Amino acid sequence: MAELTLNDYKSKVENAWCPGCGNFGILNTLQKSLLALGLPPERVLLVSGIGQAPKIVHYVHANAFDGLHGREVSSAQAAKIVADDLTVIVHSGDGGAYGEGGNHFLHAMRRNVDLTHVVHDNHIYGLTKGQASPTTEQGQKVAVHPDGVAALPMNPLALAISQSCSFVAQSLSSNAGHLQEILCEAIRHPGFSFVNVLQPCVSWDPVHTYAHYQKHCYLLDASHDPTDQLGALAVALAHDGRIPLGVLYRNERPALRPIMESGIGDLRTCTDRPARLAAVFNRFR
Ligand SMILES: Cc1ncc(C[n+]2csc(CCOP(=O)(O)OP(=O)(O)O)c2C)c(N)n1
Repeated sequence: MAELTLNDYKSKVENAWCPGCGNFGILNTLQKSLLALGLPPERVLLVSGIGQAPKIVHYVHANAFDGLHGREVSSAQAAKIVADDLTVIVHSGDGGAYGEGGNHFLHAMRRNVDLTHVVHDNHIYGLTKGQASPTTEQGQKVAVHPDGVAALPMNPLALAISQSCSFVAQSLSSNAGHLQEILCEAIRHPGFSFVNVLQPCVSWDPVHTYAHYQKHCYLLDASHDPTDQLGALAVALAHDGRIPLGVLYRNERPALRPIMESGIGDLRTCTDRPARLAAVFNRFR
């Protein structure tokens, strides 16, 4: 087989993102990460829902499933359970992941199916023109909230660490080197890997700009122990205006499949389901 090149991951679909969008950095780095990991496009499944961020699955040449807004993690878990040989990566916006899909996100962390969930956190509902998302700052003035958002933003990193999520990291769309390191580590990690990628929305969010991240982000260094859950939680909850980048928490617990193969739960109830469902659907044809 010919050696893989970056071109093997490029699709011919026309790109509809705004010039300067943080999604470009994530797209380029995802393609480079897949190449660096030597994962051929046919062995990769990208899953998404609805939004600007989810369009990424159209812009990469690989298998893709584009489902309902906020339900992408559910589709991805099902796909990984029936097709364990695929590398499954989910892409959501912060609205899809933490708003409409918040429930699915919580339970995916519990199940620990071996997949990577990349959340493009632009702190806004981009596709639908700038409504507040679960991570919009309190007081920020956005479409539909001209006097500012009253609710507190959620803290997805602290939430994930508190739920013993298997892998919790944060990176920045404009820091290609760091993002590639984190994506590769997340994809290699056996279990549910959650990566919150901070990204400016140049059209609808004048607060979280490239300059804002330049000023407030810092890299976690060797003094940070990602196996220390309370230490990781303290980093995620520090209200000091600084934004940590790196692997905050790593919890090497068995993924769902090895647990089920060890006799807890019945893997056949998952893997036989397509055949059982097909039988049900056929009755209504
Ligand atoms: C269940 C459901 N709720 C709402 C919508 C409308 N909708 C589609 S995309 C979107 C916002 C997407 O925002 P986000 O997930 O943050 O992604 P972004 O566009 O910012 O990348 C909304 C509200 C929908 N399609 N389905």
